[in-house]
Amino acid sequence: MLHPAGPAAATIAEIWWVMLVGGTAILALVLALLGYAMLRRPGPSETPEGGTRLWLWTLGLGFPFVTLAALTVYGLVLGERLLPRPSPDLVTVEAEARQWVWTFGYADAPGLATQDVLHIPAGRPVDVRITSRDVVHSFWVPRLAGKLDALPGHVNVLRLQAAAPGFYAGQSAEFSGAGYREHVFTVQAHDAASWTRFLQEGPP
Ligand SMILES: [Cu+2]
Repeated sequence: MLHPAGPAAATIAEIWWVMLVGGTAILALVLALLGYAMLRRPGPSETPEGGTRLWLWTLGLGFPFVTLAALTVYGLVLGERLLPRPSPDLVTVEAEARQWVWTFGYADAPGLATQDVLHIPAGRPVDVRITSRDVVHSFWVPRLAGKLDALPGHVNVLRLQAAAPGFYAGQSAEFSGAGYREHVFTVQAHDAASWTRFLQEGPP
């Protein structure tokens, strides 16, 4: 997940790092304030009301409001990038889960199906139409995109893209019965010539 190999996964990794750095900075600030509060001695003329404006209104309410609002806007803007928008070079594939197999179909080659290896072209956006034949599974290729549930009787669409040809590990990312640990698959991203050959001749 932190070693992204495509634009969707890179967006998710970026959000993860921003959250980690921001969360760590805020934790450090809170711990520093806590330490300061425990170490300092109040002056004789100080009243509890004296710090209301700074501690309650500014740091207690203003700071979390501004921080959470900024994170919400940031998350929404980046989340937009992950949506399956129309694209001229879009490729559509089908992914159907069942205990413990993934079956993949290809809109560009009707009748062609593969098991546990999803073939895609590198450098092109791919919409994966995810569904399940039995229980709820979850489709996840950490280096290429986020995860999305595979639901019986329903199709969820996940946009992913591999920047370069290669093999990418995938797995069913939630408990779906004893044996789900073995519910793994591979994504093979092809260059253009190899992708055309795959569509015509099937897997090598
Ligand atoms: Cu599963």
